[in-house]
Amino acid sequence: MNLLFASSNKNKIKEIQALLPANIILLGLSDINFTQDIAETASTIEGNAKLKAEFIWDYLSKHPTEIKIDAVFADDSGLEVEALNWAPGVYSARYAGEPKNDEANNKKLLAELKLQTKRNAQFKTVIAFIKQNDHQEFTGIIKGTIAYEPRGTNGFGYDPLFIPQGYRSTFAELDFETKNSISHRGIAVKKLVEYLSL
Ligand code: ITT
Repeated sequence: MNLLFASSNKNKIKEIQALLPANIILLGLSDINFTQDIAETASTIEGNAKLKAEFIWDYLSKHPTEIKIDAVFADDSGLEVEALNWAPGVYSARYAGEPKNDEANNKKLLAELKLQTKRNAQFKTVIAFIKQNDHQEFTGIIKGTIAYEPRGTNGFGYDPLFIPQGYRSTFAELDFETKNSISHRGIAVKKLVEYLSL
């Protein structure tokens, strides 16, 4: 099966690729020469995942590709921090403003939590999948806490600040396989794979 992932985030592509069985060929937007930025205008993580998947599905119906695409999916993710009323959530990518910047986002998060001892948080991924008339949603959530300073160099985004429950290391201190085996995205992708193998 040729599955198109509606994302240009190379880190996400690498994480998802590692969890797919060999019979699923993962294609990215660059494989279909799609270079536009899809505006994430929905007010929820679910809404943005659906919006990205639907945009690309519609695009494919108008721009047939050389490679036959069987299905598409998109991932929208966010970090939800309880002491911040579950912000930044759907606004995680641009928390510190435009253009989106991981380091600036992490700095802003630490500043917002400066005198805060209640640091529990969760990462959430919603995958929206479309194959013809079949529309599905798969959610992955991992709970944890926000560190007092960035630690580690692996991963991307908020990984240097997120300590998953049951660990002392941040996601950025864990190796690729360990993060992928427990993460919000890993959970959502495993649900997608299970659905596809039914
Ligand atoms: P898309 O092209 O797929 O939209 P994106 O980088 O814009 O890629 P999102 O909107 O889903 O991705 O991400 C929201 C923010 O959350 C963004 O700042 C990411 O860096 C961050 N993020 C997403 N997944 C993460 C993860 O596994 N670890 C750390 N940060 C993550």
